Amino acid sequence: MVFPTSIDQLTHAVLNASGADVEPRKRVIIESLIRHLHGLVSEVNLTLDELLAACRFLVDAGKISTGGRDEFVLIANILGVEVLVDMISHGPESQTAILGPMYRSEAPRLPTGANISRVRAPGEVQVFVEGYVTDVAGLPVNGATLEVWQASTNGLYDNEDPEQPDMNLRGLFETDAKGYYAFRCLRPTPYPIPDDGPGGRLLRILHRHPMRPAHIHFIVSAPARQPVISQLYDSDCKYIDNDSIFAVKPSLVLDFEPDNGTHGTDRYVRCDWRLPDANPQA
Ligand code: MBD
Ligand code: FE
Repeated sequence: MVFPTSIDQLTHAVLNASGADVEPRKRVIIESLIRHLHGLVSEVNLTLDELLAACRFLVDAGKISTGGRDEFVLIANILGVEVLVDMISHGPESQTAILGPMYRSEAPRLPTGANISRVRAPGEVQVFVEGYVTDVAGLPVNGATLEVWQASTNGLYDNEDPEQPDMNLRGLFETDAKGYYAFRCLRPTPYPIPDDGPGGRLLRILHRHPMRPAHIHFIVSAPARQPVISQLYDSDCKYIDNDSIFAVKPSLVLDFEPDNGTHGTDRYVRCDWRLPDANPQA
């Protein structure tokens, strides 16, 4: 046994304590975590009180993460970490954006053109969304699945709001042989990320606001293709260049045009999706 007597020796002792057969990717990640955590603690001369406060913060995040709430994803969003992961995984040219904590699988499957809003929302403005899903060569993808979800005009998703019916403002659509999809929804409105928990505490410590620009979430997927996790943004929203979680990408900012009676909605937006081929190694 070696007794570390300096910060450097301590960090190395912790790194060297791992066994020989650690799964390689886990070794890389956890060793980097150890090095960065030790670096951070040394850099700021962290005190025991501060360490315990940080532990309590994480305990509180765990305690509030029930019933579909995921405070850890939210904290990752507030710290820009999920955007960073998206940038690294997909590069700046992709149509992807972050998933966020409000995704629910098993949204109801709806016919083309259906409205995902199951109740009238105060002040609602209806939008017709349509477009084509293609592969990277521009050929239509038949039978692609589009999962969409959005917050209501009160700024709450169904899972945050006991007043909304279950799965309100969520739907699953399929493209036809031309790759075409369409649905109706609410014109999205700006929305505060949940700030009644540790994530909100973090925002207040940093004197930051909780607002996200108006957005609609998408997951577009098809067999043998990489799924595209994304969000659409309304160019007219006042938070478009002031997103509390830094997730806006210019290519995803669209104009919600007046519908002019074509679809019986107030607004119209066209959005096409390109699905990359599946990763050869996947
Ligand atoms: C949201 O609605 C959202 O889309 C993200 C990314 C983070 C918090 C709340
Ligand atoms: Fe959202």
